[in-house]
Amino acid sequence: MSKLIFILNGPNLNLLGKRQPQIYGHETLVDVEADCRKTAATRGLDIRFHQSNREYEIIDWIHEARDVAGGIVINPGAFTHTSVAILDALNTFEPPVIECHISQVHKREAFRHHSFVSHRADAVLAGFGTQGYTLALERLARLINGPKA
Ligand code: CA2
Repeated sequence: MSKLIFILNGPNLNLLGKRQPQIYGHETLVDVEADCRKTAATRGLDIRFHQSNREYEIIDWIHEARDVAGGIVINPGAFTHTSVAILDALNTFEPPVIECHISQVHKREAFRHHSFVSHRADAVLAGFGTQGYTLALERLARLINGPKA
């Protein structure tokens, strides 16, 4: 299986660390990418790290991942709760998909409790803060490299 992992981030996550630190913490998305690169390097994975405020760009990256990636970590942001199109795209991708939310969405407003993406995700992380991204990568490394790697 490919050791390339796509890490995809949805709308407003470019503001991470700059607004609402009480919910999303102080780390910026640049910090998260750096953490992911460190974890990936220790686990022999490569990553492509993207963020967009446009639904179609996220869909296009999922399509790109179909040809080259061994897994996807996705924080779809608010598209989590609205996007059948992102779910449909993920359903065309065979390797493992991990859905990652910085906040514990089930403790928040009722409209955040449903996720279209969870209909496809093989695992879901919520409430681990930005650490969720590296935990997701550790899990994908285990799935790709095996338990002893
Ligand atoms: O907890 C998460 O990671 C979310 O996916 C974040 C989304 C929210 O709509 C989901 O319900 C849960 C919002 C991303 C907005 O990110 C910001 C970060 C810092 C400041 C403002 C927005």
